[in-house]
Amino acid sequence: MDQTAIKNTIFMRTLRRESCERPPIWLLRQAGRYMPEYRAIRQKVSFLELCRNSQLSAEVTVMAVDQLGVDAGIIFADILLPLDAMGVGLRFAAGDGPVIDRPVRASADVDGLPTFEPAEKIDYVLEAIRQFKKSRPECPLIGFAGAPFTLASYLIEGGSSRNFDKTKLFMHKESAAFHKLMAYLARLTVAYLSAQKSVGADCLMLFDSWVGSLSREDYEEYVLPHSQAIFEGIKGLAPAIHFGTNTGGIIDLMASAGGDVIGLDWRVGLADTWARTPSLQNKCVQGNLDPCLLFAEPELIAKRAKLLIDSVGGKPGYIFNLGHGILPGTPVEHVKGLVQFVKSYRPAKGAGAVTPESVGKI
Ligand code: 1CP
Repeated sequence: MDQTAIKNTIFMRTLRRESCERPPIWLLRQAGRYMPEYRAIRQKVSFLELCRNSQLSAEVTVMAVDQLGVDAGIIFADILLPLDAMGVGLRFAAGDGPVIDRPVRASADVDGLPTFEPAEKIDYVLEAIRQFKKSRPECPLIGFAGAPFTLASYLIEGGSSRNFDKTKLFMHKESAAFHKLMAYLARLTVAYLSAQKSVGADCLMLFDSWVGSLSREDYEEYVLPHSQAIFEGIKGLAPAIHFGTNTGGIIDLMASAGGDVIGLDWRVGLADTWARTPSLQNKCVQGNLDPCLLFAEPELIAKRAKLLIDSVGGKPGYIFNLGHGILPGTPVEHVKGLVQFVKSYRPAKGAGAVTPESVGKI
């Protein structure tokens, strides 16, 4: 593996907040159901079979990178795979999303969770990383894991949720058990991310997708210490991205929990949030087009991408992305067009930039 070549890519340079000619781009869920080639593979294997097949997972990761021409790959896997390794009965029911057959609903359920080495139980993801790096050694690769709160929400709810009512009730009523569960998930996540780094991941990403459902008080008390423990645990290994959605109300707290990069969704103004949040000052920012915009006319997509890039004004440390994953049914040509636009557009320095002085005037 040529580490110098990787270090000099626009993605890794931006992670070091070096000034670059343009923002790097990759897209959340860049490999997925919107791609006909992905759907063809899924005709033959189930989603979990695809994840457990290292060769196919590496192929799907390469497919997205090659087709789109993005500046980084993200290993094809899922944040729920460690739950499978816990033996709680993870299934992906057709059309219904994930189901956990034996959810965590009591303190005794937390005590019963097994201790295991992710490097042994989730070895197929590590092998997929090795294979990707073998076939695309020059392409930076993002390894990832789910954050404790988001994983706990699936474990407690037994699947996806709209209001997270069971999770919050457990958190408030069984605080000690909830903290124990979060600490268990944090330890596991440090081991899992470290293992991904050791086999070739260049950047590590923590997905706290649903943490935006919490109040500031609950985030500070029940989540922040555990997410912080993860960033402490992987410190110095690789640059880390900390991502969540609907996080406008807690973004300062999330940034203080850790991560070299904070991922934002479209509900907030990216440049504005970056300029006025003290805990974001020494960090990179990633985001934040609405994935639904990709259904619109290419002219509008380019217009909004230009506005976003101009608003950042060439500030080092900006990574172009969507605010959440590409949706099924998105026209592939629109996604390719967006990548081409971001890679070819060169903003005038400072043009349209949001500065601390201009915040509130736009
Ligand atoms: O083929 C299919 O039907 C499966 C659809 C699918 C895909 C393509 C799922 C099921 N997961 C994935 C891949 C995936 N998941 C990636 C791959 C890499 C890439 O981005 O290209 C990643 C990073 C994830 C992470 C993931 N899984 C998250 C965090 C990111 C996010 O979207 O917020 C979450 C919350 C999941 C859970 C999940 N996986 C799949 C489903 C249907 C769900 C449930 C989502 C929900 O609760 O609404």
